[in-house]
Amino acid sequence: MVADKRVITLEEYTIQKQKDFPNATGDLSKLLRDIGLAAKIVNKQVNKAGLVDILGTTGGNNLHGDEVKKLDIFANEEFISSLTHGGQCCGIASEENEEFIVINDEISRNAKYVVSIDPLDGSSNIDVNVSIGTIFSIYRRLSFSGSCVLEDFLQKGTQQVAAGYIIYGSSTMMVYTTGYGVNGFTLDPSIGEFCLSHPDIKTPESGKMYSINQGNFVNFEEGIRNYIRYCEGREEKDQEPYSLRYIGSMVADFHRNLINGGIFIYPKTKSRPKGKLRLLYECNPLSFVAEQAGGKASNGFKRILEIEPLELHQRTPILIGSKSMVEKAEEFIAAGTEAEVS
Ligand code: AHM
Ligand code: MG
Repeated sequence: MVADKRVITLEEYTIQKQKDFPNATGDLSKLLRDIGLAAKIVNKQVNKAGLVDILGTTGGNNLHGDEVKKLDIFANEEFISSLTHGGQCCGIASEENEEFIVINDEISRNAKYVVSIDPLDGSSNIDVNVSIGTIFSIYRRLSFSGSCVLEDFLQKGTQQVAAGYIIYGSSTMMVYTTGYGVNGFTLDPSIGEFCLSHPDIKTPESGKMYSINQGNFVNFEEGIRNYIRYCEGREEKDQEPYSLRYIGSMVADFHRNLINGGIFIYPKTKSRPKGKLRLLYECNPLSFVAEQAGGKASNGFKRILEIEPLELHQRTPILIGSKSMVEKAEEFIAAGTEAEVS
């Protein structure tokens, strides 16, 4: 008998999974398809990024007289357009927009989902050919129908229906969860489809890599500084130092640690007492993925997914990755805080 080696595309996979839920309407599958579609368009543009000087500098006009948009603006517009026309969500909160967007056409205004999105994360890496990513999160709206309202977006991470990311790296991947494990799909450029390549991703319980902007060492609290000393092998006798890996693109750092084991930390600093990263657009979705893969995510004291969001662009410190590494870092933070208090 010949083994069935046929690839499963993202669309096929979501439809297959939908069949496991007799009451499913297919709306979530369609929403994920819309996100996948926008990702393919953004991917095409990301791959052309190095050609802007030939095709026209960003902010200027290209050979055809068309305006060349900065990639992050382009990505924002693409995702908004895809989600707006897809008809499956009634509102979008984007890291790029001050206010949330209400989708008010006849079909969308009564749709049951809202989406939070960071359309292109890792802004400092966009122009220098280093991996960047899109992060998304889907919630069921709280308002009954009609125009969506702020409260629809200000839900705890535990309420996410689905979340994931797209990494534009050496290959392009979409990784997501609907609360039943994590699956990864690699874009096959020859057929233009995301194909299931990493089924049921489980992150290692521990790892040998830590990711933090160590240049900020003097601006960190004592607990984090002590954890860094521990990672460097200074704190415990005979402990091999960990490897420091920091790309400065959260999706890329997170993805590597998810697959290989490791911890990513963006703590509070003197100039950023609430940390840098956004709860709704970056931390909640990646924390949902981390937990579903067997990892952990906290702000040092509490599960990220249980933080009450009070505003759209809220920030939080984050420790995320392999469970035992996050727990160890939490121990250092607790000890550092105790020492500061006493
Ligand atoms: P951005 O939303 O402006 O792209 O910022 C988020 C990025 C993350 O991807 C990354 O982990 C972090 O900022 C890096 O910040 P820093 O340069 O302060 O280390
Ligand atoms: Mg961002």
